[in-house]
Amino acid sequence: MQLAVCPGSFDPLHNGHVEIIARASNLFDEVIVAISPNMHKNPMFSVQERMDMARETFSYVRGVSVKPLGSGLLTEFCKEVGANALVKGLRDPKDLAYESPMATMNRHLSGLETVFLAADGRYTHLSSTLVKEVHSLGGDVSEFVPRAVQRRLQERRRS
Ligand code: COD
Repeated sequence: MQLAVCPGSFDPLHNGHVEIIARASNLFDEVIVAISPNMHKNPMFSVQERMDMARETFSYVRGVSVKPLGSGLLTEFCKEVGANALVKGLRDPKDLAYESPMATMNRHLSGLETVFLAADGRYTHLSSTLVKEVHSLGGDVSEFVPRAVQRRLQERRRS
């Protein structure tokens, strides 16, 4: 069985993430969406909230599950779950420059390979940061995020 881990902060999950994870699920028997606590940024949603939104979004996709990443090494998490590969999405050369040293480090640490999938042209402009900014300034982000995320964002606006 071939198992991939798709790690990220997913704060919040957007349609660019969803598309990469769906494509990964066509390539691997199982995909674990691993939600990082995101200690370097100031997260809008707790890990539990991000997991709930991801679980709801992928509940209809065969072979996709959602787990918290914890604060340790990603390679240790992958060893624990028995992953064969990491899958990451690339929007542009900046993503490649950022991800490439991490991919090499992870391979040196544990032999784990990273599979890069090119972002679909419809989503190359999407980032969680931009989604949060547009939303916080009163914009409509419904075309950029799955329904579970849209609902949570609306709840936040009302509270
Ligand atoms: N289209 C397609 N893919 C996208 C898009 C888009 N529009 N936006 C983002 N993505 C991809 C990203 O490239 C990434 O692969 C994934 O989706 C998740 O994105 P984010 O923004 O939620 O996640 P990040 O960038 O905050 O990454 C968090 C990680 C946990 C993945 C990262 O910090 C990591 O790999 N940490 C490992 C810690 C570790 O073990 N370090 C030591 C060895 S390197």
